[in-house]
Amino acid sequence: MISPSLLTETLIEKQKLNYSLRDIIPLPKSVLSSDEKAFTLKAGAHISVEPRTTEMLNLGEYLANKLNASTGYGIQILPETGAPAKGSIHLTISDSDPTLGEEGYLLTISENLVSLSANKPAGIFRGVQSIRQLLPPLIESTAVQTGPWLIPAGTIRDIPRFSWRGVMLDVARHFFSVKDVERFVDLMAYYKMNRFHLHLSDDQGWRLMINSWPKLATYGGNTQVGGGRGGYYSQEEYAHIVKYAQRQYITVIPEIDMPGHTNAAQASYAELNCNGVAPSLYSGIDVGFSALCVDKEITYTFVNDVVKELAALTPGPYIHVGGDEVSTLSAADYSRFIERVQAIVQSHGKQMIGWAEIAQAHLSSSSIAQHWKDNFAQLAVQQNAKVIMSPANKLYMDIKYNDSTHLGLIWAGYIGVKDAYEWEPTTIVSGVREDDILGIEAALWSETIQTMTDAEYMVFPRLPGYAEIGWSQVKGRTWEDYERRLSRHGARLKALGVNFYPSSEVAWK
Ligand code: TNX
Repeated sequence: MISPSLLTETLIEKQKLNYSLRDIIPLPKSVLSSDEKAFTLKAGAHISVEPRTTEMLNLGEYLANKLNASTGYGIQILPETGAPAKGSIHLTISDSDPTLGEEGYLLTISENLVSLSANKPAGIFRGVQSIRQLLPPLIESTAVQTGPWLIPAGTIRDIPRFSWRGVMLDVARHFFSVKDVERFVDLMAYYKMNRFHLHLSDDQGWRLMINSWPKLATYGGNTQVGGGRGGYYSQEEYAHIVKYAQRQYITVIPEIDMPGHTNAAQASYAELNCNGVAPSLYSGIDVGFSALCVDKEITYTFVNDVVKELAALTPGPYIHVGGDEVSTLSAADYSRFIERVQAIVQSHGKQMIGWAEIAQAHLSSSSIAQHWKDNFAQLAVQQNAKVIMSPANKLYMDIKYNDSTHLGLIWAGYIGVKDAYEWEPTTIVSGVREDDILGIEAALWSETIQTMTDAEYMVFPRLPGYAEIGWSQVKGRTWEDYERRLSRHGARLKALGVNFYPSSEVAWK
């Protein structure tokens, strides 16, 4: 096995002059290389934006900050409108092509100009990630490097296949700081992911302050798997995370898991238990043993209060209510509970998402089922509800790569880098077709994941493959071609300081 330290700066150097428009991950919809000379980013280059709205200026600043850290050029945004200057980068959403949709972009690179246009600002943001990936890997360095900073000439016209390209982080089994979460968001944005699902509560911890039920966080947030300190986000911190993600055109989906996975809540408030007795805090890794008392009215007061505060803090249209692994309730009680919760979520103006077990209940067509195992997603489709694909044996990043992985679980088998890449969302659950599927979501459960260093090891390099399944067309997607591109991303991940698993399935360049 190659150790990450073998991917030395020398290897990064080697790639400086030897990259192409086809190295981007996820693979763009159409790529046309040109024989023209490459664009060279030089000192004195500018970024111009059009129109000069705050949002477009922020996008220009975002790109300038990325480029300035490693080039040291102090690239600025041109203060006035006008024809883009020679040697500059132009970002525009004026007069653009509506067929580019919400996130598509058109990137044209010539010797004299990099021009990025989109229909919406989100498209500019996604296109900026392509610009980053076309520059030499050391562009990601936080210290000044020597160039040359070349971008190969040609044209990319790119549109995503699926609108839902999610990543889930479990902050309940182990708590992650706001700084860690910011880094997680930055890394997912680099691969054009656009949904960030935060698993905020579970048996081992409640991670968000709810003002009307404060002990959920102050008591229920006090531990984690293994008995460590745990922690929780204040409402200000949660709002900060939402905003931070929003600036990268990523929607936060908060999850409060219920009616199961609720030990932390039940330990915090005795009245949430059928017998009126609060259990102890829990720091093991069993699942399925806890459930709210679905016959008590106070349970619905609790759910309503929590959803109300969460909805007020969350600009995105979704609230995830979990719904998985409930082994202590009858099927009828379970469905009755989900239906009441669905009405509560809707009364606060949001769409309900749940793990696909929720499809056993009557679902509104606006509700969304997240498939992870079994065939419950079929029941969702029969009710005209949409599906998110998260098959555990492909998309669970807490599952070990192979038997030598020191972190992770094995209940869903092993998921190597190739396994993570070589599958197709429309063939997972029979009867669940392309039109039923909003997209895909990769999950990092954190029973065995204690730090961001651990998280990065499990997420990379599987995530770029998931990004490609979510974004790229099926046609033209092969492991051989992907492996070649991924092999060249090792240097990029290294420049980003990512502790990735240097899988021997990939011939790292
Ligand atoms: C299953 S996926 C779970 C989680 C665990 C995970 C570990 C799902 C809806 N439930 O509670 O953390 O497996 O891989």
